[in-house]
Amino acid sequence: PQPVYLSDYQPPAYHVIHTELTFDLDPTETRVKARLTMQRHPSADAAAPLVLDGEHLSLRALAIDGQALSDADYQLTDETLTITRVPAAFTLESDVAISPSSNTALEGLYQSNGMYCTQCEAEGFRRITYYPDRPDVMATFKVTVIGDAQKEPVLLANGNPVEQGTREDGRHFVTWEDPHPKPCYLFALVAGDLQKVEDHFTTMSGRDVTLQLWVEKENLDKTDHAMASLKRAMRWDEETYGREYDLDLFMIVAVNDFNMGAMENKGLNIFNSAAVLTHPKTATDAAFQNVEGIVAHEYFHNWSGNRVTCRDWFQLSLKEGFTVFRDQCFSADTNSAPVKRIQDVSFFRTAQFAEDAGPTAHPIRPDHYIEITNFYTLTIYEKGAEVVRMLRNLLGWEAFRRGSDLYFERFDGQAVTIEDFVGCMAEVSDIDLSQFMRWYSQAGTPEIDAHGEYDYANAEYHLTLRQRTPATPGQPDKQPLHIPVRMGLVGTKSGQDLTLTLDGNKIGKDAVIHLTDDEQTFIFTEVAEAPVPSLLRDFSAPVKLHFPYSREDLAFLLTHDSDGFNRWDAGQRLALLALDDLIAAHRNGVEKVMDNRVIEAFRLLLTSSMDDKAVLAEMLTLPSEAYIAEQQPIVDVDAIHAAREFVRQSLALALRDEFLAVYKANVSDAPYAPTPEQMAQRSLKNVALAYLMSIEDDESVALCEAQFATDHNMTDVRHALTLLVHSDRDDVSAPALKAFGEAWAHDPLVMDQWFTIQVTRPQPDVLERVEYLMQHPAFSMKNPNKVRALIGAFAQNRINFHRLDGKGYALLADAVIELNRLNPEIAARLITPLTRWQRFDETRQQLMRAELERIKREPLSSNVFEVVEKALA
Ligand code: B3K
Ligand code: ZN
Repeated sequence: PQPVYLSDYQPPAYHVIHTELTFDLDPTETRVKARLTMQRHPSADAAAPLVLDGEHLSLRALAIDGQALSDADYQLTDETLTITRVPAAFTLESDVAISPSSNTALEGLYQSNGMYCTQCEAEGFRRITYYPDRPDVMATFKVTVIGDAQKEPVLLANGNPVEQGTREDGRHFVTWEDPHPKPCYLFALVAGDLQKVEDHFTTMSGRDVTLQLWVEKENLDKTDHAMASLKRAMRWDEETYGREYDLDLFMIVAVNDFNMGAMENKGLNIFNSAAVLTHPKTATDAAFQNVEGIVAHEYFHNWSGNRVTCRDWFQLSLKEGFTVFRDQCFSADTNSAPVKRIQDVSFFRTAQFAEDAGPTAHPIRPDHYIEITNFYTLTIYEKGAEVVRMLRNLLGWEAFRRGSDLYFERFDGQAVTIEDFVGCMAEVSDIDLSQFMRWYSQAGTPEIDAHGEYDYANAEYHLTLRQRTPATPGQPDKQPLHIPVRMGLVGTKSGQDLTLTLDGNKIGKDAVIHLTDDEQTFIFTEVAEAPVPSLLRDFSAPVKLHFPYSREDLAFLLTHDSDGFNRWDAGQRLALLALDDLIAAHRNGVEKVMDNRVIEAFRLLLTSSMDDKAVLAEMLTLPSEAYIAEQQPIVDVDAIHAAREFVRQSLALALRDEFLAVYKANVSDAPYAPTPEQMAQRSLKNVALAYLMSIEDDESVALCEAQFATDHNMTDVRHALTLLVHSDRDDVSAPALKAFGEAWAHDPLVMDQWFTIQVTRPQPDVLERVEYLMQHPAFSMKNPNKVRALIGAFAQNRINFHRLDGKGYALLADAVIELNRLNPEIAARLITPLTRWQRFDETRQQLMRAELERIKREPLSSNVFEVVEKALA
């Protein structure tokens, strides 16, 4: 497979103005008739051939302006249809047959649980009909869906239904019209035996919008939260961005087999059922929050993505980075803002930093790719969002909002580039963003080495910041970036933020300094007392910041920093220092000794009257094994696990009474509601329970059993069950696990959790369990959720996946090889843990590489090929 390059971009020679499609549905032979109103672009060569994309289609007829074409008039390859000569304006008609039931890639038109659905982004539409399958071709659509009245009573597509009826053969049809020109990746069709929940939303200009959530009958009781989230998101986008919905109907459909979380098809969002269905008994608080965020994300795409879309797929972050930023802000406004930031950054620093440091590192705007599906990454999404966040901070909210208004107004109905977006921001603010643009083209995580010195005699604080971005594949040399560093100086006497005076100007107590050179020294004057610097507040830039903090400094910031995020981060840094020592002790076979400063810091937290329980829960949570691993030059999985367990147990033993008190104070029998207050209470209570359970004494086990048996809500049940299953008390956990599995055998989303709980336990029998569970009737390689819940989750189980006999790697590679045939997109994603081989010891490196080599010897999809090739380069 050959890469595509951004620098080769050419505007399309032919546009589609209007698209008419007729689907006659059948599992193995769906007929798709297309009637495309096309025009040559005025600047295109009159002799330019018409090249359409098309894959896995069997062509039955082709005509231009009503004249059937013969074999000699066109050429077919596996991927294209070329017509050598076409007029300047014409109608192209085609008739193709496709087989939805054999489509296991879940791209294009496929069947899930008997219903028909589509996934077209990025390049799935070419599996439906011959078409210029690129986002800069935007057309209005009219779509007729014909189906069996019994099997597919519901026939949906984008826009508004304009006609329906029954044909002579008894089959029924519905015709849909979408008046908004759109690229074909936003096309959607759904047909099946679905039920709907309906609600209404009155827009800011007073229009009534009908909201429909379509699900299978047994899931009708799992729609409340998604519907409520949708309405909140619609209101938020009006109030925050002035964006109103633009059709009379907005539909969400839940499907069981879906590669990603959801898809923003115009007026007809299709969701992975895991990203939309919730019920207190089946979904955890985390799932509730996830649903809220994804519903909002897809809805926000209606403007940031659909009305204004991407010129080409290299610009993917234009819509994804901006939309993730929007959904993050929405969730922050709806729930606890500091907790949202802590959780997002915690995930980002673990997973995106790892991606940026590995062989698949790429810029937010890549300059080439083999398979675009491989680029729906944490870099494009989350780092893209961080860069938009930096823009918001550089401009301030008001100017940023004006820039956003300008962007939506100027480019409405167009397919544009990242320059167009950043250009609007520069235009409204008069800020020069040319150096800032490097964030989009340079891969890798910038590192800042900071160094500070207090000059008593002159009452000055000298802060030196040095930046470097490590080399990444294809980018050996990096340029300095424009890095906004939000900071404060916290006086060690007063415990307060000191007023910052820089170059004679008072810039406030919490200010942003701009690092633009390789190295800069900032001299703060009138610094009356020795300070501890609080740097990169609220994670003001996606960088690694190194500062030689002492443990005393960190304990001080933990209690005194005015920035909630940095208070949390100080705790994480303090824990990491202690963990470092313990990892070393474990390696050297020396007895482990717990750092008392960590215990005292935790004691203070546990007995403080912190009002935000959710933040407290985060502060009491140790860095994950994956995050600890990120900080190590060579990852020692066993030492990391042992050290972290040691810290957990030491804290639990030292603070048992405090944890018990916190646990008991937060048990509640109030009816479940996904409110921030309740979720905060549950998270704090469950963090305490986890510490208590790390001792595995009878009292803790009894608490877990009781919480499990109370069966109050899934958050508590799953947590208790997880703690039991991850303990050595198989006598208690085995019956609980069995009971849970039997009680929920009918619910695929709960069975996913049942799989995950078992394969994430630390005991060494996990690999055999995975193998056994792969034969379980509830498991299927064809369902991405199952693959993620069982095999994906196992690969996150660090000590078991990285077993020294290599069996964990082999199991993953076997799954990749099987999935490569069934679903290349999922297969390529599943390889990720193996691509990180450079981070491990020699033995594991060799084992991981051997599995990558074994995969490489298979006949590979372009998806898997691209990842394996990079990983072994
Ligand atoms: N835009 C979709 C991406 C689906 C692409 C999968 N190949 C999901 C989202 O970001 O909203
Ligand atoms: Zn998105």
